[in-house]
Amino acid sequence: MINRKEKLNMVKGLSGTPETGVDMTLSQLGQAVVLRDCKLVKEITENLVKEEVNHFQILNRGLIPGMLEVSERFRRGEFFIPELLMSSRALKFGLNVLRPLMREKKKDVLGKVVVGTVKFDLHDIGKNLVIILLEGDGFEIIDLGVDVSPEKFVKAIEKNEAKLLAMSSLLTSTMSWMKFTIELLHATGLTRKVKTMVGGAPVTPIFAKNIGADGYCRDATSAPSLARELLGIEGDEATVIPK
Ligand code: B1M
Repeated sequence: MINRKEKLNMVKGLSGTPETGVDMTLSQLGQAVVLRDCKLVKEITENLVKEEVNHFQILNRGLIPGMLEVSERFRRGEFFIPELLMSSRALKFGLNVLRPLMREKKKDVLGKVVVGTVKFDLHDIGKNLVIILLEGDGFEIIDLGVDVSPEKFVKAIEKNEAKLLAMSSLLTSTMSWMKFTIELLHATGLTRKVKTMVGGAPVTPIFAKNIGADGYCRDATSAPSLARELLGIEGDEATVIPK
């Protein structure tokens, strides 16, 4: 039987090009997500943490590219729903290693952010990545989960006195719920107190502008800098996300 160390050596990086050191390990981490190997993802993430590799790098150059590769293979018809769900489970093993460490590191709360996937939409993999990156940057997150109605968003903003609302949508048929939520924010006078940012694969900058969102976010990686910008918070070294 192949032991874990041998398997690790067999895993080729995502880029396919020769890499060494940390670059290679980060690439192997992405590949382990593609392979849906929960234990391997956990092991590589823990090793990278031990080697004091920046947590944002582990996410942005290891775990997230792995999950995006899985989506791409699904799009090409090489992977099916079960593979996707198993990869997203493997991704969680890595996120579970990082999340407490990132929370611990950034204790200064930059502001409360209400986050959720809009009504009738159950996709949460991208949203969860946005959450971990915002949390890691020092924001306090109120995660409403998926299938969140405009009324539920509004209630959570009022209850928590949140400064920012971040909405995710993965379906063209649910994108309009972002618009309905922003309309409800206007109707309740909350737009004076809360900024809005939207993201998700079908969302575009033009759509975001048309529905009156304050910000559009193309990928999870850029969520912290956009959130800071919207709230007028100066960046510091920790927010400079290594690419
Ligand atoms: Co669904 N699905 N799905 N699905 N699914 C898509 C989105 C689809 C494009 C697949 C396809 O047909 N090619 C398609 C939508 C087509 C469309 O609307 N134009 C689709 C469909 C049709 C459906 C169903 C209707 C299928 C059916 O039942 N007939 C159904 C709908 C259920 C519902 O929501 N009501 C459905 C169901 C599911 C599963 C439950 C099986 C599963 C979701 C599991 C889960 O999330 N827990 C699923 C999955 C996994 C996908 C795909 C394959 C992958 C999505 C994903 O997680 N990608 C997707 C096809 C694809 O994208 N290739 C597909 C990985 C993730 C890291 O990327 O979510 O894009 P993503 O997030 C990115 C950015 O978009 C961004 O950051 C992330 C990383 O950088 N981002 C934000 C996301 N939210 C953000 C918010 C921000 C900022 C950035 O700030 C607020």
